[in-house]
Amino acid sequence: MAQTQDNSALFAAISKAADQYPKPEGVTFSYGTAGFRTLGSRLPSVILRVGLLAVLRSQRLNGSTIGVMVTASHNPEPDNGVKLVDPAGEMLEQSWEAHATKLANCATTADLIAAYESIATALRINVNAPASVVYARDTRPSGPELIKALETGLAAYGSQIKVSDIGITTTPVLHYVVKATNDKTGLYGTPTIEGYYVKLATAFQTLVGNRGPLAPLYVDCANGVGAIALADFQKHIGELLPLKAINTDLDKAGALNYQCGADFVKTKQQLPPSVAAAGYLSAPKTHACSFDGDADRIVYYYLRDGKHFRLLDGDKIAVLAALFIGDLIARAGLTDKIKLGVVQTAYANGSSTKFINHRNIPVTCTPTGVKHLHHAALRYDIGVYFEANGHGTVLFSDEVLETLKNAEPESPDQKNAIKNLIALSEVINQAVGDALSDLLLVEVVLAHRGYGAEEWDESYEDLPNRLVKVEVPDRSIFLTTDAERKLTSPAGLQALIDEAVSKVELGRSFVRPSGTEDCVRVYAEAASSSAAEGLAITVSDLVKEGAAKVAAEKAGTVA
Ligand code: G16
Repeated sequence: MAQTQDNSALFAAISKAADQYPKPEGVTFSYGTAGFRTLGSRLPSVILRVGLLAVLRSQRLNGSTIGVMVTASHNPEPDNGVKLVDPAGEMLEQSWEAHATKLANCATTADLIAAYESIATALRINVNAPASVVYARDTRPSGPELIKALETGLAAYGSQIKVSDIGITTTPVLHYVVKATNDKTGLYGTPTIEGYYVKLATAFQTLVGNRGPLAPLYVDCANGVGAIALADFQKHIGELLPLKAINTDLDKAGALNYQCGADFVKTKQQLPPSVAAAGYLSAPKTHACSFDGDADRIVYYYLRDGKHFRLLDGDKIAVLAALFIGDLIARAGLTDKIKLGVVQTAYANGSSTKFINHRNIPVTCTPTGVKHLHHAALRYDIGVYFEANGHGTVLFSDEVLETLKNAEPESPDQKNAIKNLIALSEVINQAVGDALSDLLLVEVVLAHRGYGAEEWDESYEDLPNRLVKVEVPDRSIFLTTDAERKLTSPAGLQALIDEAVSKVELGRSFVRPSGTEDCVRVYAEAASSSAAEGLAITVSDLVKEGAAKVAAEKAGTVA
C-alpha cells in the first residue's frame, strides 16, 4: 500500500514536469540508428521522456549509471537528437528501443504515465529505487533548451536519483565517462573528461615512444565540439603531435557540418572547400582528417601527387589497424591464443573486404549502426570494427587483457609487442567509435610503420563507388534483409536492382532507409567511376519509381 502512495507522489511530480513539454501533434518518433533524430524544435518532449527512461533503465540495472547524450552528430545544424548509453558505455540495449519509442509517442501526459507504469510493471522495476544518470550535449544551438527539458524531467525524482551534468563535450567522452563510472575495478580510468584526456595521452606517449615528435596534423573539426576536445587534448600531449585545428567556428550560425566534416568528405569524395582553399595539403607528405559534428567519426585524406584527392575512410583505417594489431600479436607469440577479426557493414568497399580476407583475417558483415558492429566485434578476442563512414573502434576482450598482462615474454621484442598491445587497448576507446582516439591510433600506426598517407593508401585500391541520398514520401516502406544488402519491400524492387547490377562490371548496389535522416540511401560500386555513377543513378531512379508507386497505391490512384 505504502508503495502505491509513494508512486502516486512520484507520478504526480513526473506529470507536472511532462505537462510543460507536450508532445507535438502529427509527429511519430522512432528510435533510429543512433537514437531519436529530427528537427531540434520538435524534440523537447522526447528528451524529457528519454530522461525518464534513463531512470527506469538505471533502476532495472541496480542503479548503474546510464548516459544521455543530446546530439545529432553529422546531421545539419537545425536537427538535434538524443541517445541513451548503457553501463558498459555501449549503445542502449536494443530491446529497450521499443520502450523509448513508446514513451516518446504518448499523446498525453496521462498516456505517458500509463506507459511508464506498464514498462515498470512488465520489467519488475521499483520506480522508487535509486538511479544514476549522467548527461552531456554537443554545441548545437537547440542544445540548452533540450537540456532544460531533460533536467525538468529528472528533477521530478528529487534526491531519489543521482544526476550529473558533464556539460558540452563529444559523444565518445560521454560514453567513456559512463563506462568508467560503472567500472567497479577503477582500472578503466577516472570518470571525468579530464580522466579521458589523461588516459589517452598516457597511452599515446607510451606508443609513440622515441618516435616523436610527430609531424603536425590538420584536423577539420566540422565547426563542432571536436574543436573543444582537440584544444583541451593538445595541452596533455604538448608538441608530441601538433594538432592544427581547422573549421572551429562554434558561434557562426549554420556552420556546423556545413561543407566540412567527415560526412561531407565521405559523401562528396572531396576536400572541404576550406581545406582546399587554404592549401594545407599542397606540401608533400601531408595528410589531414575530418571529424563529424560530435567527434565520433573520422576520415583521412591527402592529395596524391599534390593534386588528386584520395580518401582514407573507415575501411582503410580498419585495414591499417587490423594488420598492425595482427603483426603485434604475431610478434608477441600469441597467434594461437588471440583471435583477431574485423566487422564491417554493406557500405564497406568490396576491395577492402577482399583484402582483409586474403590476409586470413575473418570478416563479419552487420547492419548499419555502431550498436550492431559493436556486438559482433565482441565475439572476437580483438574485434576491429569500422563503418566506411569512419565510425569505429577496436575492442579487446577482458580475457585478452588478462593474457597480455600475465604473458611471460621470452625476448625484448615480445615484451615490446605486448606492451604496445596493452597501450593500444588504452588509447582506443573501448566504449564506442571515437574520432580523437582513432586519430591517435592512426598516427601511432603510421609512426611505427614509417608510413605516410601514400604508403597507407597502397594497401588496396577502392572500387569506385557512390553514396546517394534519395528523398521519398515515406522511407518506412523500405525494408531490408541480409545485413541490409537486399530489399524485401517494396515488392519487386530488389529484382529490378539485381537486374541493373548484373549489367555492370564488378557492380554492387543496395538500398536502405536512413535511421538518422529522412531519406533512403543508395550505395553503388563498380569497376569504373562512370559505371558506379551510372549504377547509382539507375538504382536511385528505381527507388523513386518504387516509392511513388507505393504512395499512389496507398492514395488509391493508379501509379
Ligand atoms: C550514426 C550511427 C552510425 C551510422 C550513421 C548513419 O552515426 O552511429 O553507426 O553509420 O548514423 O546511419 P544511417 O545511414 O542510418 O543514417 P552518427 O555519426 O551520425 O552518430
